[in-house]
Amino acid sequence: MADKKVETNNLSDDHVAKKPKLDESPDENPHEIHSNIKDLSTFKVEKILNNNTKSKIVCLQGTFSNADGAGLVILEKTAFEEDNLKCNSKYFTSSSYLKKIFHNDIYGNYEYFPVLELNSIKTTVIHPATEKHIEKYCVQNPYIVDETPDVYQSIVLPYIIKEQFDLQWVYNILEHKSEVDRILFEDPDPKNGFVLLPDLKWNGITLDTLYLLAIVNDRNIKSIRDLQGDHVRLLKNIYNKGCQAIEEKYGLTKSQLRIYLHYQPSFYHLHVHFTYLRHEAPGIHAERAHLLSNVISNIELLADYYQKVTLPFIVRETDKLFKVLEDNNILKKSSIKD
Ligand code: G7M
Repeated sequence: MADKKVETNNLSDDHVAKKPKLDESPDENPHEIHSNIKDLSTFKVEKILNNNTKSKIVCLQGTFSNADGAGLVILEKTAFEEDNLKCNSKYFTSSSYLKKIFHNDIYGNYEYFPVLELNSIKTTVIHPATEKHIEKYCVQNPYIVDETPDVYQSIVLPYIIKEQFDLQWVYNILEHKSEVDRILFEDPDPKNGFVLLPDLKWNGITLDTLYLLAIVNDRNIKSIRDLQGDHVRLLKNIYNKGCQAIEEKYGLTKSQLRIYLHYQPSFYHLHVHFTYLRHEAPGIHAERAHLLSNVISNIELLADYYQKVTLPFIVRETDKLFKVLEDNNILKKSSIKD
C-alpha cells in the first residue's frame, strides 16, 4: 500500500514573487522563466543559503543569465521508491555502474550509479525571488513567541497585512488557471468547499512521502486565528471529504494521515496539510502544527477559542517580524504568569 506509485507532476514552491493582476494568467507574466526553461546551465550560483545534510536539501541563491532578478534553486535528493527496489529491480541492472572504494574481508565499500531515471533530484526554481523568499530559505536561529490575542491584534496582524507573501498561486488554483490536472478532489461550495491537490513539496511519486493540501474557497480566512464557530462545517467537510478522496485514490485511511494547519502559515489563505503519518514532513513539529481534529474540537468547545487563546509560533532572526517583536519587547516577555 505505502509503496504504491502515484503519477503527478513536479512543481516549484512559493514561486510567485511579483504581484500579477488577478485576471492575468501565469503564462502571461513577462518576468517568469518557467515556460521555456530546459536546463539549469543559465543559473549562476552566488550563495549557498542552506545545506541540510540530514534532509539532503540544498538551497542556492543566484541569477539566471537570460532573466533579470535573483533566483533560488532548491535541490533535494529524493527517497527510494519501494516499487523500484522489489523483484525485477530497476536498481540492479547491468547498465548501472559500481565503483569499488575498498574491501576488507567480508566488508566492501562502493559508490553505486544506477540508471539515469533513478537518479533524479527534486528541483524547485523560484524566479524572480524576493528578499522574503531568500530569507525563508536561509539558515537562521529560530525563537518561540507566545502570541497573546493582544500581540496578534496590535503587532502581528498589521505586519501580516503589510508584508504577507503574494497569494496569486492560491487564486490560480482556485480559479483553475494552474495545476488543474493535479486536482484530486474539489467541492465548489463557496463557504464550505475546497480544492485538494498535491503540495509542491511532494515529488508526487513516492506514496511514503504523500503530501496534499486542501485550499479553502473562502478568501476571508487568513489562518486559524480567524476560525470561529461557523467554520466548523467547513473544517469537518475538509476532514471527511479530504480523507475519503485520499483513501479512494491512494489507499491510506484517515488513521494513517497527519492532518494539520500551520501557525504561523507562510501563506495567509486557509489551507490544511494532509501528510502520510510515516513521513516526517517539514513543519510537523509542536511549535507549528495544529491537528485539524484538535482545532475542530477546540472551536466546538468554545466558538471564539482562537480569538482568545495564546498561540506560540516560530520567528527567525532575519524575519522583519523578529525586529518588530524585539522592538516591542515581546520576545523577552512570557505570557505565562506565576
Ligand atoms: O502552511 P504553510 O503556509 O506553511 O504551507 C504552505 C504550503 O503550500 C507549503 O507546504 C508549500 O509547499 C505549498 N505550496 C506553496 N506554493 C507556492 C505552492 C504551489 O504553487 N502549489 C502547490 N500545490 N502548493 C504550494
